[in-house]
Amino acid sequence: MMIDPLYPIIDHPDWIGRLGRAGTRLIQLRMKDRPEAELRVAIRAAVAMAKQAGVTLVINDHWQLALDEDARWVHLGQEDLDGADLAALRARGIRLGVSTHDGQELARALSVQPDYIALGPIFPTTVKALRFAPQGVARIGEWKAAIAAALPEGQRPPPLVAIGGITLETARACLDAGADSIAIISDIVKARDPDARCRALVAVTRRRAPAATA
Ligand code: TZP
Ligand code: MG
Repeated sequence: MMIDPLYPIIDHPDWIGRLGRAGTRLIQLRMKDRPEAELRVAIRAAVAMAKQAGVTLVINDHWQLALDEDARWVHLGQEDLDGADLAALRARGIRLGVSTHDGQELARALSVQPDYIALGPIFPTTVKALRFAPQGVARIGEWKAAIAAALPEGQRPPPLVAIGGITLETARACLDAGADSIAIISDIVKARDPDARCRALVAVTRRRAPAATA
């Protein structure tokens, strides 16, 4: 399965129409520490807005609300995997992305047969305090190889999402290193002109690396 090469992460559904108009096709709603009633309203609105905007919406963390509100994708961290009813998600055809930071987490993630694997942080990030040092761009290719090596012969590897400190300037390098998509918070939502920044990122990420000539 293919996923869009640009994956903005937002903390309010109001961004969906706006970033959709800027050409985005894949968006994660990541809302932390909010009352359940507020989350439910937001997720319901986000599902409707994404449908209208033709955007694939991924719900971070709140898998039960995602089930209730008929979302199609959920993103879970390692710490979320234990409590989540993955069978219920699968039974409803909900797709699953899982975060990884080291080899142990990669093995755990692969064991649940995710629809993508995220690797981070590629660069220093100000959004989240992490136990893990920046991985660097070279780790992206290593992750691709590790994923392929861990899977049985003939099984298609899940797409790889790179996250953490990625900007317009570093986006292309992450994709060229083997990321299928780049997830971005600050470089879009904290930009002086988020719409223009997003359009520039869409242009940069859609430009494929020149094909190697045989
Ligand atoms: N997980 C690893 S890094 C990160 C998350 C949620 C934050 C990414 O935000 P930014 O602003 O793109 O560095
Ligand atoms: Mg989580």
